[in-house]
Amino acid sequence: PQTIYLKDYTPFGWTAEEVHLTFVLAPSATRVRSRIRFAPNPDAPKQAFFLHGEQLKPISFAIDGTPVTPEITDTGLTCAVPEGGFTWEAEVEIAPVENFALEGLYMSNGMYCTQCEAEGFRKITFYPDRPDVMSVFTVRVEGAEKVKLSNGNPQDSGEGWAEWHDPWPKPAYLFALVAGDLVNHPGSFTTMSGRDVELNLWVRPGDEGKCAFGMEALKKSMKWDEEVYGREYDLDIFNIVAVDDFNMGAMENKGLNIFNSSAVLASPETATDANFERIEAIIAHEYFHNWTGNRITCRDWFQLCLKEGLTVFRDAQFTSDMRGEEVKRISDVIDLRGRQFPEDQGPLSHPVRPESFQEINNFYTATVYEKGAEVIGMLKRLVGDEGYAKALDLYFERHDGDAATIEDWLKVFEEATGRDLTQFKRWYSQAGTPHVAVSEAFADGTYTLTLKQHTPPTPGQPEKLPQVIPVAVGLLSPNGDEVVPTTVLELTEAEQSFTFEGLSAKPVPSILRGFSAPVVLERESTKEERAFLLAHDTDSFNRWEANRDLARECLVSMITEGAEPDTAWLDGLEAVIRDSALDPAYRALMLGTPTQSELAQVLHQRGVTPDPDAIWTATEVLKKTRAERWSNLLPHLAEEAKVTEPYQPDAEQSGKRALGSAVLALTSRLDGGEAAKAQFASADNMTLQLSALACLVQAGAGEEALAKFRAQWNGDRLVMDKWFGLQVAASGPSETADRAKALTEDPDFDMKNPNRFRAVMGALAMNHAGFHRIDGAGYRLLADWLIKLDEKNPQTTARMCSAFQTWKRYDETRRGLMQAELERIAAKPGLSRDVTEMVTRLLS
Ligand code: HT7
Ligand code: ZN
Repeated sequence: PQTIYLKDYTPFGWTAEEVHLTFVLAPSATRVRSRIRFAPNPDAPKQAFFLHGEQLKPISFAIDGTPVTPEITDTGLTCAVPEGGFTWEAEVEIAPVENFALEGLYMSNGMYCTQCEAEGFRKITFYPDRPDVMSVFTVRVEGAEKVKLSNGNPQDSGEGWAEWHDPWPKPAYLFALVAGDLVNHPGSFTTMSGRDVELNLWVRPGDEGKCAFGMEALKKSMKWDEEVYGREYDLDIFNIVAVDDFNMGAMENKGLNIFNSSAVLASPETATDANFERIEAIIAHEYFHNWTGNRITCRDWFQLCLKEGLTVFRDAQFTSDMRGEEVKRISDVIDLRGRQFPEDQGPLSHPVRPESFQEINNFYTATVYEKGAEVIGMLKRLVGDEGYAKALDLYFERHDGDAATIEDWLKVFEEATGRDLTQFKRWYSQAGTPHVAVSEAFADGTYTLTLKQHTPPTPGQPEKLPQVIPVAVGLLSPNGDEVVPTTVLELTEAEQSFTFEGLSAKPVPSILRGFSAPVVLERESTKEERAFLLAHDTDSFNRWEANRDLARECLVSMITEGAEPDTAWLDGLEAVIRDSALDPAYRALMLGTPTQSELAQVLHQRGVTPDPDAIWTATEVLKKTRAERWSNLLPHLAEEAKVTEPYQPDAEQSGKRALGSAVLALTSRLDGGEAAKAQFASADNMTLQLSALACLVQAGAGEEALAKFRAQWNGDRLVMDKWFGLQVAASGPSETADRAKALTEDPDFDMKNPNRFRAVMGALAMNHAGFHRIDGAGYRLLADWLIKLDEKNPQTTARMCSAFQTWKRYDETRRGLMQAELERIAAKPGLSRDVTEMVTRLLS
């Protein structure tokens, strides 16, 4: 496959002034007619006229009304064109019903829908399918379906046809079309300038009862973007459509967002609190793209973080405002460490702005999205809230309508704040997680912190330069008072010292407050000091982090030295979870333990080969110990966690239920699942039902409940995904792979549906000890299915290959087994470009 480089960027030789498309829908023979007005692009070098196009059956082509015969290859066409402007016309035929890759125009449960990001439009018609070619689209859809939607505003319609016009120039990746016998949940919004916008959430008949929450989330997002960023919606209508077969969470097509049904449909009976929170965040994310992505788009796909990092940052701000900053920040850091750190520290490591790719779909990663958002968080911390607001205003004012770059983005910050961001820009070009080592000294009332930064080599980048790292620090006096409030130290050198004067005693430092930079902090501190921070830190993130550190240290000692659980730490933690002044959601997070893969990562960083079985055993022993030690406390906590009001998926109630679930998980280790059985029987919402079921399966007492659950929810695809996933996630290490295999033989397992495939195979990959079973059964099963799925859906297959991204850190046997599976995948004849690139990088 061909490698594409950022340095080779060249503008397209023509501008597309207007685009007219007509779709005559038919499942196996949809006709697509295009009429495009092209004009020479004065900013581009001379070049041959090339339009992308893949898997299209050509019917006819004309220029200015005269038939032409272009030269067509697998990737597109070239054609001789006139010197000046001209009108291009083409007709092609496509077969949506045979499209299982879910890119381009495809069918899901009898409904037509599209997915064009990143390069799916070229499977619809011949076009300059690149984000810097922006045009105004008018679309006519012909078909018998009741509902026919496209981008922009409705223009006209009649029996069997509908026309849409989008006045805002857009790249082809934001094109969308939906047609089907759908029903809508309507709503409306009045913008800050007083314009009325029609809102619709389109779903399959039967799903009407799962729309209300999504609609409210959309209205809240629209309001928030006006209030916080001054951004108003810009069309008369905003449509959202729920689709069952979808490769990712959702897609921000202009005026016509398309959502994986799991990312928008919810009712208290069928969705958990976590589902509701995710839905609210994804609706906000896609809506926020209207400005950060659509009105200002990316010049090329290397700039993906320009829209994704910023939009993730914005949706995190929104969730913090809706649900509480502390809990959101902790959850985001858990997620970053669980998904982005392993990526950054393994063979798939790449910069936030990659410099080359073979298949862009492989770069919709945690690094581009989540680390991209962290980089913006650091920028905001460095320039301050006011500087950030000024820079964003300038960004919107200057670049509205542009296809922009990271250089454009940083320039508005430089101009708005007067700050030189040359060194900061390394966050976009250097891959890998920086490590920051801390040492300290105290003499004559002066406390000195010395910080040293070092980033380990990553593929293609053996040497790293120092980055600008904002390290938020506070100092506590030995009696627990804060003597120096949070101060941001700017680490710019490889090694740098910072002093604090006038202290009466050696303080206890609280370092990297709020997780002020996405780094690994290396600090040798005593357990007593961490326990002190757990008890006294005024920074809620670092208070949680002190607990996490103690948990990690306790587990590492149990794994490597066979130590007993650290009872001093457990007493300190008990004091926190007993404190009913603290938010239940925060206490639930305090009760969480480091994941097994996080422990594997920590051991690997310390030069110890992780043993998944030993990690699993230590984690289990710790959970059991906690349950026994707190056996008197658990009933009180369970009582405190009870919600008596009718179900609401808000932060307050969800926090209580999260605490209740954590308590139930511990209780189940003492009572063999009795309390869980009672909760399962009486639950009137999915959060309580599912947490009880998980405890029962985990306790080995789940068969009856699983059967009941299936009988109750058989007709609900989204709930049945939970049924499939939970069994694999909650099973013990020796049975995970067998469970997963048996589920792939279930008549309701459908590999063509990405949600169902991920429910089973994703859960297998996430069950650390189960996936890494020493006989390689987990690896083999996953590889078998990846090989099968690649023939249908390369994008989802390639994403799931990352399950193998940490393969090099394990023992020789496991390493060998994983390598053999990767090589088996690589050797498959006809392997897709997506998967070829992934396995090549994994094996490098
Ligand atoms: N911008 C979108 C990214 C995306 C995508 C979405 C659905 C299916 C395939 C996709 N490929 C890329 C989603 C987002 O970040 O909002
Ligand atoms: Zn996005």
